[in-house]
Amino acid sequence: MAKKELNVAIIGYKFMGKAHSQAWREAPLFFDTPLKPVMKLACGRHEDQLKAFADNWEWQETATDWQEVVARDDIDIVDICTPTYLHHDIAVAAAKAGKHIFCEKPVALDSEQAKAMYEAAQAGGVTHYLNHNYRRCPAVVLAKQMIEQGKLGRIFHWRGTYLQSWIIDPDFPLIWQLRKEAAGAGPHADLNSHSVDLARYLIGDIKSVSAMTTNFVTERPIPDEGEETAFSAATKATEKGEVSVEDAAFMVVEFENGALGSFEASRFATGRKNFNYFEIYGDKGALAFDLERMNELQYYSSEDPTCCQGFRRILVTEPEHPYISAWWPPGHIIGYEHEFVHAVADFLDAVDKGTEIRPNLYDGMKVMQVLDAGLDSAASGKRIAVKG
Ligand code: SOE
Repeated sequence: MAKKELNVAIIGYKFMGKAHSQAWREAPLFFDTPLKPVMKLACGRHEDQLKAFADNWEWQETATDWQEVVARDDIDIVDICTPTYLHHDIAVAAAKAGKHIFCEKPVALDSEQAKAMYEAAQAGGVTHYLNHNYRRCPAVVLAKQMIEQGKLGRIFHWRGTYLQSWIIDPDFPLIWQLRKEAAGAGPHADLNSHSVDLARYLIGDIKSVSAMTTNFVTERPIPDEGEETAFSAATKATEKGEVSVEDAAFMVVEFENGALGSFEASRFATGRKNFNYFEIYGDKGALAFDLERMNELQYYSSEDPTCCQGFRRILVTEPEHPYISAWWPPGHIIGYEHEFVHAVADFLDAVDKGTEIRPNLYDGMKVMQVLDAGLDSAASGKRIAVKG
């Protein structure tokens, strides 16, 4: 029987636009999704770049005004891949128009916006998903399963680092990610949001935060219209503007369950490209995950005989591991983009069944409350209780 089709409109066409396009295409090919997503429309500001993107990924139509797109009767799902400052307005409009929402992270500029988005989505009765993609890495889901099975026992510590190095050159342009009005914050929003989401998923809610932020480069060349791309330093511009977000943000936190945690987010960690790494320590065992070796999970069990104790490397590519049976035989590793495919497959399932998918706009709001407390703490020099 032919599957019911749902029309998707994607808004934004750069790094995440590509990653999501691949996921909309591949999810129904690799997973037995109950619905078939139709890549109906791509929306963006710069028409020539947009057309090239749409042709390449086979989006059927293009449009430059997101408001018109969200108002269209024939659009069922709105996929938000824009800079952060647009998330709130698009998500609220989409929710009011009854469209399901698939939204990039960080959820919004601050927790007030995030709350409004969550409330609008709930009031609209739509399925909403926030793309903290690392929750859909098989090794991370395995970590969650092992914690739930009690393999770590009582958890004492979370240690999370998310380190990159792509803006160390002072001539790297002042792209939107480096402007507060567009991004909300720097690596604190971009990278700590991922780590806090993972920590909430694996450990639980965070109660209080102490944080420090700093800047190493305070002015940068202003790029030309359409030139803004993360990870690429190409600009001919010489006029400079102020960097209005932090370059690094470090936090220590207390979890509701009494565990202590630390978070390091920086774009000035020389040699680190996309070092999303965490360790979790409990009274029965420990886990360590490194995105740059994402098919592996390190596990230490205190219950092993003393003679043989040590971290072991679990290769997470067996059919019994999360998501893997849809892919390749054991040992045939998967990559970054597969997390996005997993997200789309789970999202289509949730839309079909009318069930909740996590992380969603609620989780985005909870993460943003922690991040807001971090910025308050950095500004005041005080430990801040997370509001919520
Ligand atoms: C840029 O810092 C970035 O692309 C983030 O925005 C993503 O969320 C992260 O997964 C990789 O780095």
